[in-house]
Amino acid sequence: MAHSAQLQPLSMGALTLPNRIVMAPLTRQRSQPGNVPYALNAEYYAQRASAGLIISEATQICPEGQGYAWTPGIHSPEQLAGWRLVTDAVHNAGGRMFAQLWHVGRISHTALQPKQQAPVAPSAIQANAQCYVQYADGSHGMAATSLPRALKLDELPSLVASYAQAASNALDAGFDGVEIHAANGYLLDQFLASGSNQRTDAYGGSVENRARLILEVLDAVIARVGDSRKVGIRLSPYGTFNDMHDDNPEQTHRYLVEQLNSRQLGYLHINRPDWTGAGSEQAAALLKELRGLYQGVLIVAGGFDAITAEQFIAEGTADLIAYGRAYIANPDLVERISQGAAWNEPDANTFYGGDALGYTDYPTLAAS
Ligand code: 8OZ
Repeated sequence: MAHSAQLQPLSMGALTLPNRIVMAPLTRQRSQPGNVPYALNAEYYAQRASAGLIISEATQICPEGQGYAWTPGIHSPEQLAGWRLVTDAVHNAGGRMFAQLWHVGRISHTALQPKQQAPVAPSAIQANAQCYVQYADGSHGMAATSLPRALKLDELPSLVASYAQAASNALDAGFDGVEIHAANGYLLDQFLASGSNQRTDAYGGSVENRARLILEVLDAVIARVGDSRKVGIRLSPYGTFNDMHDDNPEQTHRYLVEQLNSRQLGYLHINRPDWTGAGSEQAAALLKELRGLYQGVLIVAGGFDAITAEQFIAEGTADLIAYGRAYIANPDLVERISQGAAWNEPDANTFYGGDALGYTDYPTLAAS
């Protein structure tokens, strides 16, 4: 059996993961109409149920949380019913699945927002970034993100409550847990990083203040879910995607990880900047430092192949590896890794939007 470290089981709260191979959260923009998951999405996830854990594509907690056309939400009854199709299909196929809870903050466009309002953010700083818009006339395409407005202090409690409600919705829809998306330049990361947060209230300035919203969200979600091991969080130290910059990523993440230790989460999930080609020695060194500081289960994602993943787990730099692009093209990635078999190549033309083509039609080893 090849790559045996990745094939060891791991317990996470009440769950036993049969292996260390995680399906990373992957935006695929195939939940339409109504940003509702449907049978094709259930088929796609169920095909990948041999993963130790599936993390859903980023899923908006409220209408304002959307920044790309046709991404699923988890705030309406129709969306919950759609997700129930997905979680039933995954469980029937023997899998386990967390929902990734997402608010894009400033990575959005007025055309995607309720009443065509400005997107919300910690500060009114426009990102030099793109999102994907469908306009009222039905046309669609990439667009520069809109200038956001700064959230008012008295709006933050209801934002935190939206995360807690979405977490409760996720459990109602059959998910095994939730991952708080605090990575990749979306709302919670915008609060955390000094480049996007110029607030002068209790949510800006010092690292304690910039991390405050993330920790309030975690505490509210843990309280609602009732089991901290059913809650994970995703971070992306040194990430530059979506125009992100932090003056001191070491200080920021040391503080945040210490705070996570006292909360006994299911896991911490770190996305390496390598996935965008922005990997650096500093990012790699910080990851190793955070591994030493963090006292729980660590998932690492970002440009792994079977060999580099095996090294990371064998040397203890990660407990689990999340594969993204590899999982787009290889529904049976676990079997391919255990047999040392070749992988299908993903086709970037069908990553976002569309239908079954490039989504549910990648062959398994058995079929090819
Ligand atoms: C790529 C394209 C669209 C969204 C992320 C949710 O970076 C995303 C995303 C990535 O977390």
